[in-house]
Amino acid sequence: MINCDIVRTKLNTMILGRNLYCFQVIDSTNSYLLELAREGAPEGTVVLAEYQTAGRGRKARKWFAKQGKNLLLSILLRPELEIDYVQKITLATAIILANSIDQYLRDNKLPSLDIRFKWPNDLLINNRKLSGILSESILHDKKIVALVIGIGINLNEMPEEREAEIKDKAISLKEMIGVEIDREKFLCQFLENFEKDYERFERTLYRQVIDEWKQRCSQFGQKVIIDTPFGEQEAIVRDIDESGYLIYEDKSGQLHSLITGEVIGEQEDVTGI
Ligand code: BT5
Repeated sequence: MINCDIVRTKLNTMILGRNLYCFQVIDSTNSYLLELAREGAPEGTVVLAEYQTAGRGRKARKWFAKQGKNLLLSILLRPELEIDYVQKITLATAIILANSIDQYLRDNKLPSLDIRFKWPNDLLINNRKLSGILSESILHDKKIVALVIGIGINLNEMPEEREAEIKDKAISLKEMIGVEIDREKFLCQFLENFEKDYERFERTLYRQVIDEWKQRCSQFGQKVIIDTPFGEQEAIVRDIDESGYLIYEDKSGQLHSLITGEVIGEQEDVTGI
C-alpha cells in the first residue's frame, strides 16, 4: 500500500496534494474528485487509489491497473479560464509527467527512456502505452469551474500481472528498467513539478505548451486512421494547432482540425509524401 503519511510528510508543495485523499479501493478517482469538486473542494485536492473497480478512460473505455503496483490519481484544478484551455492543460500534464519520469531516472542513475506522446493524451514507450490522462470538467458559461485531471501510470506492473485486454498494448517503467519504482518518491516529485509548471504555464497562458508537447510527438507525417465524429478516415497527421487540436490532411489534401475524435491506427511513416 502506498504510504500516504510518507507522502504528506515528504511532499514539498504549497497547494497541490495538501488536501489528499487515499483509498485502498474506489470506483474511480475521477468520479470521486468530481463529486468533491461539486461540493466545493479546493484547487489542488488530490485523490489517490490503489485499485479502481471502475477506472475509466475516454468514451467509457476501461483503465486497468493491478492493485498496489501503479499510480492512479486525480488532481483538482480551478483555473479561471475558458473551456478552450482544457486541451492545453491536458497536454501540459503529459509534459510534466514525462519530465518527472526523466528526472526520476536521472536522479536515481537509471537508464534514460524515450517517452513519446500520442495525441491527445497518451505517453508511450516503444509504441506501448505507459500512461493515459483523462480530463473532465465542470463548466459554467463556457468557463471552467473545476477541472479534474485523472492520471494512470504503469510503474511496477509486470506483463504477467496485466489484464489480457492490454497485454500487447501496455508497458511499465519497471518492465523497461528492471528495478522497482519508489512510488511515494515518484508521486511527490511529480506533484512538486506539477505545481511549479502549472503556475509557469498558467502565467504565460500556456504559450509554450504546444512547442514542448510537439518535441515528444512522433506522429507528424504518419499515415493514420482517424475516428472523426463523421466516421473513420485515412489521414496524415500534420500538426497541433495553438489550442492543442490535431491538424490532419485528408485524402484530397485538405487540412482539418480534430477536437474530439481519435487517432486509432498508425500505418507506415510517410513524411515528405
Ligand atoms: C486514457 O483513456 O488513456 C485515460 C486513462 C485515465 C486513467 C486514470 S486512472 C485515475 C483516473 N481515474 C479514472 O477513472 N481514470 C483516470 P483512453 O485514451 O480512452 O484509453 C483507454 C484505453 O487504454 C483502453 O481502452 C485500453 O486499451 C488502454 N488501457 C487500459 N488500461 C491500460 C493500462 N494500464 N496501460 C496501458 N493501456 C491501458
